[in-house]
Amino acid sequence: MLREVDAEIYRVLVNEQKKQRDTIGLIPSENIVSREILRLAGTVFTNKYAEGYPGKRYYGGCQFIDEIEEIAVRRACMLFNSEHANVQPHSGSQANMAAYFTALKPGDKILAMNILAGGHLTHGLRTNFSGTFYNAVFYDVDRETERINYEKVREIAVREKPRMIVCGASSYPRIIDFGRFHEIAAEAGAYMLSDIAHISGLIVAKLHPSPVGLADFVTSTTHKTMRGPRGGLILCGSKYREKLDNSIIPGIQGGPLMHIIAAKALAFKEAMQPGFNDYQKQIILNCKKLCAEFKNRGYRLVSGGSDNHLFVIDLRDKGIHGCEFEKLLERVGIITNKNLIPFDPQPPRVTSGIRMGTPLVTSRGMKEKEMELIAGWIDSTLKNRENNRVLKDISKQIRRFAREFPIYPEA
Ligand code: DSN
Repeated sequence: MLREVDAEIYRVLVNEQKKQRDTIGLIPSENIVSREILRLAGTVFTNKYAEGYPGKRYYGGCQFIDEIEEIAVRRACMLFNSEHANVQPHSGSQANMAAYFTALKPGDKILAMNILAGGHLTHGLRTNFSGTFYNAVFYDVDRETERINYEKVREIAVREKPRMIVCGASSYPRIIDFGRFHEIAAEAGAYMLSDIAHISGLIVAKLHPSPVGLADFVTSTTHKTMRGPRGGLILCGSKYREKLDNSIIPGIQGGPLMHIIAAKALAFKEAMQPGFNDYQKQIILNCKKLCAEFKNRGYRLVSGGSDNHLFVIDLRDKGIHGCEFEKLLERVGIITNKNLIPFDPQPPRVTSGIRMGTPLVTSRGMKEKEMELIAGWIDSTLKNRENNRVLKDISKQIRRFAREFPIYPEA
């Protein structure tokens, strides 16, 4: 029993469990895996080394491990309609790194979404490997609409002639036109990489267009809207298979995490069930409801709302920065994250925005009615930020409310 062998870790684990149970999680990149996925991630598969690929390992004793990886690859290909899948990346960052290593040489130019506009660290940020190894140039969102201006992206691509165009984002609340990116990449003679980490669940449910078949490489995480274990995934056509697989191992990784690959395989199966589409639909309905509630209460949302699972509130007229609001909301039991808004005057550790999303609360069974309550509590928290008595009262209500939506009901 963990309690007996390591009381220190046990205490922290129990605290984390309670926190997850008693708070409302609105970070759009977080979710709650099924009990079975949770269990698989803690099975004997963790004991096995399996560098290489099924049938071509550098270790003996891999017959069952091979089966697991083959099942995961087969399911990923079916789910996304892809010719090839590599399920070994430990994370989305490593999926992106392997895709870059497959197609680019150090110093090559990439064109990606500016992190200030919603892009990811691995999309060329100077302090990330992607901005160190490659010569990154960026597109922003349009100042007026705060949406991608595809004509502008085309102009930059034609002028800069990047070797690769990266599309996909960490904080973009609108549909991404992968078809348009495909045309631009073709015109510029560039590879196309689509990072669908945030929206892969929506894509599986056909609630967002898929880049598979358009992009040379599609990378994703397997948690976020996919609701699997924390990990990465790469999809590509057969022509890149060998080079891509070599980019993962020996390129950037050693032994794959087979317990996580087993859990990914189960997540892919769960995503094939009809209930998964209903879940994704509800994520969007909940997000739209939250957006409407905030707009009714006088909040400005980046780009005016959301088409997907997340949105960003512009706090500039509320007299609070993202970093303070994140902490204030945490005090009452609402977990969010500070986020830059496009052309943010504040630095990344401060920010003028706060990002919220609905995958996790939707997994807990919350619907539009609950979104109304949550928006009300968030607004009330902001308005009463100096009033400890009201904040305490809100916090009590939230704890009671959260417990009505248990994370693992049968436990
Ligand atoms: N850190 C993730 C997010 O929160 O969007 C992206 O990797």
